[in-house]
Amino acid sequence: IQKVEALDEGHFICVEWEDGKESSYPCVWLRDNCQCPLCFLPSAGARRLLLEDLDVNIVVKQVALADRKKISVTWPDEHTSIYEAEWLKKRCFSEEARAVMQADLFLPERQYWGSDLQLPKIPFEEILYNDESAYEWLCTLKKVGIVLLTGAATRQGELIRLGHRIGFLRLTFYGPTWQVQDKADANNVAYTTGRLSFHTDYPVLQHPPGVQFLHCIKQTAAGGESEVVDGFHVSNKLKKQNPEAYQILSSTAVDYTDVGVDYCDFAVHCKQRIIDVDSRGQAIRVNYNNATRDTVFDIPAEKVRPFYAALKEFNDLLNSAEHKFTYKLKPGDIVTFDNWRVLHGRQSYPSCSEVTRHLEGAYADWDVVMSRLRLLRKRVLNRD
Ligand code: OGA
Ligand code: NM2
Ligand code: ZN
Ligand code: ZN
Repeated sequence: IQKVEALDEGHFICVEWEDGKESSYPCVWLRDNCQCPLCFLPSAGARRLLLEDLDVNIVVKQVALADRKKISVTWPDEHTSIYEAEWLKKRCFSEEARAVMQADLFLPERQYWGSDLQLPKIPFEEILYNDESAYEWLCTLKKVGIVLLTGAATRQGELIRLGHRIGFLRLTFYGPTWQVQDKADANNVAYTTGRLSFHTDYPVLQHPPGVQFLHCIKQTAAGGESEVVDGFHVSNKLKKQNPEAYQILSSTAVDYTDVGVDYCDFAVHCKQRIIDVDSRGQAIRVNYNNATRDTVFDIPAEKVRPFYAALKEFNDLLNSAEHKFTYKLKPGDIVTFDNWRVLHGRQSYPSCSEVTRHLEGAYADWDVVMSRLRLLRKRVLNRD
């Protein structure tokens, strides 16, 4: 830091950096983020200061530069705050600096794909025992949306180990992990031999699982192939091709239902938009499972057919040869994918009195996965 001064009648503090660039910081934000032990609890990395005790009109009384590496601010009540240059720099309010910080925190980069997908593959043992590999796995999962882990044992329990690697799995009404196989009196269409068209899992939950794991323990000789499609890529295509259909799918609240017994008994109902978008209209979550879409449909009758037409158009795009990628899981494969982005399906297979196909499945939340990714990054890249 070269220079520091108060501006705008003490409402801002302007810092001039070594390279001549400037950043200005609102005083209310500086006071709110005082790092002293009275205002901040370092062991929790959290604010102790109560909003009740914050004057939103606060102005600086005095500001000074200390050894070019920190600034010290005295407030009207004589409270003093010290801010390190590096700490301030990261929190610069310029649009550019904020974009850098947000990208670092949330890794928003996306690599869209279609039938040309080069399915990323990493040995399962490597991600369990090697931090670089685990970091690469989670980065690719975030960026591409799908990674195949290979060479796992062909027995139940491998996903529990994977859960321990990231932190913990997401429990749902289908249990901590669940067995995808043909079942008598199936409580879900997934537990039959039928074809599953493109879907995301569990849109009936208010906060659908962000990440899904499917571990192939046994695979049928005929049929049972897997299909995946990049839901964000297809949403972009739909928006261009038919903005009205996109508008309908991103604004209509669709009823979902799931009633039955598994881990415990359940009667779940929820409303979701098929394509959830952010404030700029960019798709951030697809919530689509045609099997659990409710017969109850809470929209005016005249809007029903336009809705179906829009959904049909989206469904057609998902299924187009240009967009979908087909592969077949082998015993020992674990497919890991972004359940908010990637829609998946499977081809039907012959029913048989014995179990000819068995996948073990589990879910994780993106909060847990991103948390592990950041910690691995810190360790692998040796960053603060
Ligand atoms: C599921 C599912 C895929 C498969 O269980 O939800 O999509 O290949 N299964 O059986
Ligand atoms: N299973 C596989 O939305 C859904 O019902 C997806 C969930 C049964 C846990 C299927
Ligand atoms: Zn303080
Ligand atoms: Zn599924």
